[in-house]
Order: sequence, then structure tokens, then C-alpha cells
Amino acid sequence: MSKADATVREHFVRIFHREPAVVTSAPGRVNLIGEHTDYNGGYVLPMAIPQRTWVAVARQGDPRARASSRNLGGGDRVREFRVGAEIVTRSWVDYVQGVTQALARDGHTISGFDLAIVSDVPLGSGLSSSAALEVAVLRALRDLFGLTLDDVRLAQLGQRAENDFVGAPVGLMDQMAASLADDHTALFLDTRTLGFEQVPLPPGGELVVINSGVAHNHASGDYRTRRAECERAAAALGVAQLRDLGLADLPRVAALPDPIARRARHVITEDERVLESVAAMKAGDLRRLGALFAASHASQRDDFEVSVPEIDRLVDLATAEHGVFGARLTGGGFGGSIVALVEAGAAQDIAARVTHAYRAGSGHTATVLVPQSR
Ligand code: GAF
Repeated sequence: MSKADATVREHFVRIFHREPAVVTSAPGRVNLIGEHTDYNGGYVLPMAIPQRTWVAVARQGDPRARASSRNLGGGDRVREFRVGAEIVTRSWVDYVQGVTQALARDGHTISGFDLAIVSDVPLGSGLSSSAALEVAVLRALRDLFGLTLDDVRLAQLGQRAENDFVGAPVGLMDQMAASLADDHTALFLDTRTLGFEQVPLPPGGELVVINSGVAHNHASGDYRTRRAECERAAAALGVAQLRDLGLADLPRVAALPDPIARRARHVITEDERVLESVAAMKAGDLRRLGALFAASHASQRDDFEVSVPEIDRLVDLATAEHGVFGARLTGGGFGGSIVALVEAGAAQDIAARVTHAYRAGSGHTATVLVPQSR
């Protein structure tokens, strides 16, 4: 049993005074490239991070669900709801309620349960704490109630929980990463066909992931606005999704009014950058991959306008470091984290220098998630 398994077990026993029947977990993710492409039917390239959300569960005799989280707020307070009669509370328990509702709507039968949660995926950091929670809870309930659910379907139900119950109009990338990715290989995913391939990071390269300390919230307006802008652009160009366009369509795209022309240009060029990144990884070309990170960041900052000054600063600080191939905002944006591709062996020192300079210049404290401290 790992230390984390033991921790969530202990939390369960302390709160519910009995042993859990199932203990499971799911990771957060860092997206290497392919941002705001998933809800446009495009390509993404996420990888799991070492930080995870652990869940312990046991059945209850009635339809009540009781949940307690050590990290998500409320201390040891137990949140309770009736399975089949979920009510939005605008708190973390909505992710659990969203999951039970999504399972029922998909035809699965479950009853009441007790559930404990422990997580070290930082909230609002652009590293998918929500998907880690949804997928961990789904895995736990799949085991507990013997549900027939493959990993792709499980990810789709996690997305439904977030779209339909929590009210965040997110795409499928994060749940697919939490359900299928590991922290050694990137998951190259076509979000339209759901075809995927595991692509290892080339030897000689290593990742740095730094949380800016500026939090985001995808249930809020900005993410929704971007998604609506993409849909308007696709409709104006006569396609179902921006995925249906390529670089040859950019002159047509440029004729759209601002800002939807820039939003569409980001998505179309970003899809292309994902494909080029996969090719660069397979060819072991770290310089090319780093250059694609840099181009992706510029596109997110200038065309898609999802960056913030603190993130730009972290990217600039990282890019100025010797041994860095490229850096970019990762995740939905409006705060969150950066990912940098660096020379193998240099990650720890580069991360320390970047976070130090960031604190000195901004007053914000940045946290290094990858590599984990020695
Ligand atoms: C968030 C969303 F949850 C994802 O679906 C994706 O759109 C991402 O932002 C941007 O690439 O993480």
C-alpha cells in the first residue's frame, strides 16, 4: 500500500468509523500542446502528472451518499446527498453528485455510499483537479458496484458530470488524460474520433511544470466566451467545427470580424502544432518541439487571449534560461500553470531559478509541481 493509499484510508476510517471497500486514484494532467482544441473536435497532447486524487469508498445500506474531503474545503465536514436526487450546491461535492447523476443517466444502477477524498493536485492551477476528482470517483464507484464501464466511457461520464451538473462547458481532454494517461508518455488524442496513441518524450528532454499561484475557474465566463466565439467562427465559415479547417483556410478566416478571426486562427494553427509536435517527438527533435511550445504560447497570448501577465512573465523567465527549449501556458488559461521543455537533468535547477525570479519580480509565489522535489 502506498503512503497516499494509507492517507485516504485513514481519512475514511476517521470520518466513517469503518474500513473502505475500495481505494483508487486518478492523476492531474499537464497538456504539452493543443489548447482549446478539444471542444473544436481537434488534437491534444496531455500527460499525467505525479500529483493525484485518491478516493476511498464503501457501500451504505440506503440511497444516501456521504462524502468528506481532506483538501477541498470544509475540514472534516461530511456532505450528504441522495443518490438519484442530486441538488446543485456550488461546492466540491457537486463533482461527486455530477458523477452519480451521469452514471444514472447512462443506465448504471448504484446505491448509497460513503466516500473520502485526499488530493495533492492543486485547485485552479490548470492541471485538472476537477477531472482527477471525477475520474477517481468514477473508478471507485465502478469497482464498488461492479459497473461495466471502459476507460473511454468513464472519461465521457466525467465530462458529462462537469458539463451537465457543475455547469462548466469543458471539452474531453482532461478526463481522457486522467483516465488513460501516465506520467511517462504523452497521450496524443484526436478528440473527434477518440483515437489515441502514446508518444514518449524524447530522450534528452524533461518537463518543468510551475503553478503561477493565479487561480482560474472554468465555470466562469471567460472559458464559455471563448468556446462560443469558436462556435460563431465555425458557423460563419460554414463548418461543423473548426477542426474541419486547415492552414489553407487561413485567408478565409482572416476575413472574419475581430476577435473571432483570431480565435479561429489560434485553433487551426494549434491543431497543426499538435501534429508537428508529435512528429518532432517521434524524430527526437527537442528544438523543434520547444519552438512549437513557444509558438503555441504566443498564439494563446495574442490570438486566443487566455494568458495573463503573471503567466507571460513565467514563460519569459523560463525561456530566458539556458537549457530551455520552449515554454507555454498549459490548460484553460486565465491563470494556472506553465509547462517548459528543458534539457534532461536541468529541470530542478531551472525551476528553482524561475520561481525565485518570479517571486522577486511579482510578489506572487509560484510552486513547482514537476519535477517533484528531491
Ligand atoms: C480546460 C478544459 F477542461 C479542457 O477541456 C480544455 O478545453 C482546456 O481547458 C484548454 O485546452 O482544461
